[in-house]
Amino acid sequence: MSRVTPTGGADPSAVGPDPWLLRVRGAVLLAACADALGAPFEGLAAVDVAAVDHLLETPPPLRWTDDTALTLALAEHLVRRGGDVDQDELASAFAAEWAAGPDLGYGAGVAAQFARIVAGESWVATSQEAFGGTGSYGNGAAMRVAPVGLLPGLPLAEVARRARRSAQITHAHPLAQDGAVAQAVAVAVAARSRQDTPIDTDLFLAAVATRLRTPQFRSALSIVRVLARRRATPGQIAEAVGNGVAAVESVPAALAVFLADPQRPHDVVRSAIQVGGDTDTIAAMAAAMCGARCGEQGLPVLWGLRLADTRRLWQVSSALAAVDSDRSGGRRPSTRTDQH
Ligand code: F2R
Ligand code: MG
Ligand code: MG
Repeated sequence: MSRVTPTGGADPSAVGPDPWLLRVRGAVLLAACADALGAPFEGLAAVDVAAVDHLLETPPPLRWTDDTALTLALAEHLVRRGGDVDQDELASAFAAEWAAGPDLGYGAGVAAQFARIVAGESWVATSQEAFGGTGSYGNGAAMRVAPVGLLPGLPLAEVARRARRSAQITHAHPLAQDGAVAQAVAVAVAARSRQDTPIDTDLFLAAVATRLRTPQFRSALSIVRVLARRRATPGQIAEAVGNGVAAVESVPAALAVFLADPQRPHDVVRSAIQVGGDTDTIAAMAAAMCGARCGEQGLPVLWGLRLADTRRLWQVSSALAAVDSDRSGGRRPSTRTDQH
């Protein structure tokens, strides 16, 4: 609400930030920090807690990886298209993002797909032909999808539909697509959650599960439900659902970490890295959920200061929060009520 100045005009400095913008910034910035913090541990089966704590608290710059690069590409695409997913245009945007920085730790399969798209091939062929025709079941479509869940006012069914369309470009495997749907819907529900009310784990997971197509992914979510209720440790989470690059392992792992302690961004990122395995990606996905719930105000100050290459992150957050989803099937959200 604006305040009236002594001269009778509205004082723009007294206008509080848009609550949705704070949620979007929280998700985008915390996920980028988590990607960078998790990257040095990626691929380690067991992570040394002291080494994690050292990295969380020391000054070196935080440099993000492919997870954030493709998140930016997707977010900028959504802004350009008013929230819609144009698969041909998005395929070109992903491939151009890869070509501009191919050394950011991309998966070998997806990098080969992007090289073929840059050379003029259709994403329809490159996606379906990956891994001998089974398509990628990696978590690359899930790790980049958070912006779909941050579109203002989009109904959850539409969040799921657009997430799946964004995934199909590189990940033809149904489990990878379910991973993207699960992550996008989880971010959307977290962004609509009341900050002063605990998350109802059952309702949260039901909102996610109902949009999935594979029994295997739904059964992984039923394990997440048990893990979240028990506030499982990172080791227990890795043991129960896995921590690998497959979407059906790493997305449930991120959900379990977030739901075990959804109020504390620092601890969510720390726990996600301790899960081991695909640490940058599990941390980035859990952080996107947590940042969407807690908002920019939850971002640890030191991480915000250390984060490198922030200009695109800030710009796209503002633009994403201002997308007029009404034009593409949404309505302005309320951040004051739960919308499971
Ligand atoms: N690629 C990595 N990390 C590897 C090491 C990086 C190192 N730190 C460095 O700097 O070089 N991380 C990134 O990749 C993951 C996302 O992967 P995405 O985008 O899904 O790629 P891809 O290539 O499609 O799949 C990844 C791997 O999964 C296995 N795989 C997938 N589908 C398969 C199938 N149908 N059959 C057999 N294997 C399949 C393969 O091993 C793929 O290489 C994120 O972790 C991101 O951070
Ligand atoms: Mg990465
Ligand atoms: Mg990774």
